[in-house]
Amino acid sequence: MIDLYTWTTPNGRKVSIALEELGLPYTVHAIDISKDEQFAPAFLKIAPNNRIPAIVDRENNMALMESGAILIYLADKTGKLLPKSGEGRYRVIEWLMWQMGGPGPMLGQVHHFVKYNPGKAPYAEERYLKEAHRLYKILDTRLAGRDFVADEYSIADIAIWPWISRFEWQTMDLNAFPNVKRWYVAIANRPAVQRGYDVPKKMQDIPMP
Ligand SMILES: N[C@@H](CCC(=O)N[C@@H](CS)C(=O)NCC(=O)O)C(=O)O
Repeated sequence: MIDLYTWTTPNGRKVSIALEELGLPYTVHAIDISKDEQFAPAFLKIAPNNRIPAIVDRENNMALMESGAILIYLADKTGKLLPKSGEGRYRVIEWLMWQMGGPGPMLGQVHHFVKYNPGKAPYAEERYLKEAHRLYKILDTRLAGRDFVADEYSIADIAIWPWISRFEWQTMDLNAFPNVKRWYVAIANRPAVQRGYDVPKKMQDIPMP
């Protein structure tokens, strides 16, 4: 049994989607970041960076923060969604790290400046939108002629997809990135993704292009 501490955000949804895909039983603990619950002392013991998501594996009482580390842990625990060794393993980790260092923080800045604070910092809006277009183009090029970012559906797809699901917030037109659009829709149609998207609560239907 896994305890999942999460909220209705892309980083949170990565882990609930992975748990659903892996069929691991889990208990959800909602951490409402709009009410600063991520700063509660009990949560800080589990996630000292005061951010969701985090897990505690009740089998060994291990607490883990950082969505990328959690995805690797869950994949290794079950032997699914990440090859055990060889180039295939590092290809998945390569694109997982791309997500953690690129789309995560950069699209997060687009949400901050473009969606929530438009007009306050035009240069920041320009800078992060330009970076968003660059990252979408990289993803589109990677997905040309392949179904998933690595050889098979993996934790790398699961890490990237929730960030693309905010394409409307990012003012991105998925029709301009046909490979991303095909990949996005295929993953959106997976029942486990639909279940994981609604954790810890349903906010809206999955946006479709
Ligand atoms: N690198 C971290 C980022 C986590 C993160 O930024 N979480 C956001 C929600 S998506 C959060 O908890 N924000 C609360 C805050 O900013 O205080 C991860 O991938 O787990």
